[in-house]
Amino acid sequence: MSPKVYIGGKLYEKADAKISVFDHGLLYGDGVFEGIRSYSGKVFRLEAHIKRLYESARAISLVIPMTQADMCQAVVDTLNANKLVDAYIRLVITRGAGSLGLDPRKTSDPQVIIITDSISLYPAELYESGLKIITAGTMRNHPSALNPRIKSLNYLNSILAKMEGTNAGCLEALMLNHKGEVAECTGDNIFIVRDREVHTPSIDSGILEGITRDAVLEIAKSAGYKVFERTMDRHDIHISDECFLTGTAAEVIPVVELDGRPIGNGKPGPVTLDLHARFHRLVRGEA
Ligand code: PXG
Repeated sequence: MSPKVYIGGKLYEKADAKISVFDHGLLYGDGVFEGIRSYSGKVFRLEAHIKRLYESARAISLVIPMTQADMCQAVVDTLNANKLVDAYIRLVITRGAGSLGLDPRKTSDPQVIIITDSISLYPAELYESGLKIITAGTMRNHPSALNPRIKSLNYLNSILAKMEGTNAGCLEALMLNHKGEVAECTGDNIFIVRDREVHTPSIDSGILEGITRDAVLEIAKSAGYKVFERTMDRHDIHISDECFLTGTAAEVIPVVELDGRPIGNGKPGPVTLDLHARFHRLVRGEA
């Protein structure tokens, strides 16, 4: 069965799922998106993702032409039409087609696009051995330029850092903010563990408010770990016992090396493995 893509209330065959080359999403990256996941047919934290989508849109004065409840339903309907149970869902809202020129007033009809697919994950062995990451020279977007809390269609900042990582043989790269503090990775939030306490950069470090990050903070608290959202620098990572990343695709993945230096004993740590297991139980439970 060929995949069906939702565009503006209708389902199209993949080959026919097209939008205008004059869409400002393409011309300027003017739009917002979400990456969501379903487990056994149940979408993980759908309402939270849709809320973040609408907040991203609000932050760029983009009015999404449907309610959050209808958007949730559209996601579920698209999944069902594609008979997908364990899936990756990409929700894209563009400013719509307009004239050549930045002015968003010269566009009409924001486009609502829902693509569903099977999910591509980090190689399974990395959950056993852990990721090696480097620090990218590309700094995270300055919040006063383009706030990282906005999940915008302009992802070049992360892409440039990702290229630095892959060129160095790493699947993820650490990004620092304009103050040189730890922000996040290109598509994942970062955590460290020290003396069995769990630490992660606070939102005002200039990061995306990850849905997985939120879930892991909740899990860690209810499991009895002390949890801190705070300013962090690379020193904190170097002296940590454990490090891990969180994201919709990654879930909870251990990091064992930063810039060629081992973290802790260079192996995935017990708290990371515990939180990973608890996260798995949560997604299955919520499913
Ligand atoms: N930081 C950044 C910059 C991200 O893009 C996260 C953190 C983690 O957030 P969530 O809400 O997923 O826990 C992200 C998420 C993709 C893709 O297709 C990217 C993300 C999520 C899903 C898919 O590259 N990034």
